[in-house]
Amino acid sequence: MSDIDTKPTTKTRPKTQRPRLHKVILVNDDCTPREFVVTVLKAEFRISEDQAYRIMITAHRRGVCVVAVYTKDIAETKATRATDAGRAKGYPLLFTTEPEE
Ligand code: TYC
Repeated sequence: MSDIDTKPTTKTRPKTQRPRLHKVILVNDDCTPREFVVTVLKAEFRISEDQAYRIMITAHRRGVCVVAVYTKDIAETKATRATDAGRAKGYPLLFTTEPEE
């Protein structure tokens, strides 16, 4: 018997589990005023006028635009709050969420 220990040593490197992020998506509609969409984006997502305008105009032209990514709970809360802000004014403004790949 050899004195050399040939038993393979397996190092288990613990994987850091990061929570899956969820996208908040702005959906275009024909009724909500552009300026109101910008106002809601600024208030709920704490972004600049410039960024808010770009997101609004992208959704307006393409149908949808990703606003930001968050953990599931935060994404859902923000999407609900932003959608409710539109509903409170009688607008069909819609924010949805979807998990990132
Ligand atoms: N399409 C709307 C208009 O022309 C503006 C708008 C943009 C509404 C983006 C919703 O997600 C939206 N008044």
